[in-house]
Amino acid sequence: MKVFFSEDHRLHFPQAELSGGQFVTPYERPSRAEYVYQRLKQQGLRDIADPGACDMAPVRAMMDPGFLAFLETAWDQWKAAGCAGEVIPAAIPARRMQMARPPRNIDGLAGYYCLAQETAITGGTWGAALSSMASAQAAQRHVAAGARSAFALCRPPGHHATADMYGGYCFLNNAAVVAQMFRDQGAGRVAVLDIDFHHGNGTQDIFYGRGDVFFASVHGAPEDAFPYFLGFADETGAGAGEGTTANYPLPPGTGYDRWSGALDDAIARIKAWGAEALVVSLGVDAYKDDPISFFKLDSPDFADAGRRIETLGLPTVFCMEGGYAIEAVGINTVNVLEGFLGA
Ligand code: FKS
Ligand code: ZN
Repeated sequence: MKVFFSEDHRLHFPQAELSGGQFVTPYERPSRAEYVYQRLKQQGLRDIADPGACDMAPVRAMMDPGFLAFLETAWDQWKAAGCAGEVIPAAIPARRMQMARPPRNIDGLAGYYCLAQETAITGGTWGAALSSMASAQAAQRHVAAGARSAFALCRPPGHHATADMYGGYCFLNNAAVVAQMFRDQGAGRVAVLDIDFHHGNGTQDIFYGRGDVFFASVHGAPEDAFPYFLGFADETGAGAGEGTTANYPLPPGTGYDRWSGALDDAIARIKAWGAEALVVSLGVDAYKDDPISFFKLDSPDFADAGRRIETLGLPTVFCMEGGYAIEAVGINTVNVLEGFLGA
């Protein structure tokens, strides 16, 4: 399986994550990607290429122009306003506030485009987000050209980002752009399968009203887990998209038996629906020792999950999302890929 990876992920390394009322070193840190990279090489997955530049056309076609302009200029505006730290807005529009009027003030503007305040923007964030997107796009092109599968070692991750909001460590939704690229190139029906511990609210939101992209997610129940406000089982799509969203919220302590039952159901739904291409949002934070999650998967379970995903028989792009048990992130991620490959 060919791998796409850009060293430019290192451009994004905030000092600060807001956690428990304190600023801590972010869980989503560069070493995560380094461990995956080392494990890939160690396991003989050595066909690793730099993706080159991000193709902005599919990004601009999907995302809000004001949001993209904000991400690109947020750091400079923040500094120009005299703010000493990293970009973390104080206020986010809440119930009954205006949603149609982006403020001029950069603190207000950042709040307008922010969905969760743990995530800081730095001077390198935009470049890193573009490099992450570039890896996803290169993996998609590789599969579109005939390969059965490819792995985009994306960092920063993407599945919480909507067309107009960042947060949950995400800025640009890599998996959503990959799904749309498959559609643009002629696939009639594309599925996104999200196995990250956290619900992929951004991907769901982007495709919620559409009948041509199926979104399935197995995740910590929103009553108990980030992103808290989306990912309930009764969210099934709207309008033309009615029936093309499938959520499997699961409670604290969930082990592989129950988790894999949900995965099997998601796979069966995708198969019955008739997807022609598959995008996997590959997070490994369902791991038992993950520091911010509450499922109980063990490392061999990730290989078994990869085997099950392979049974769909679809052209497949894997996009890296979360996973924070630093050393184990490499093992668990590569286990999914090896399981898929039947290794
Ligand atoms: C720590 C609370 C952390 C935010 C969790 C974000 C999860 C991000 C992710 C992604 F794949 F996007 F990286 N709350 N005190 O794992 O879903
Ligand atoms: Zn996650």
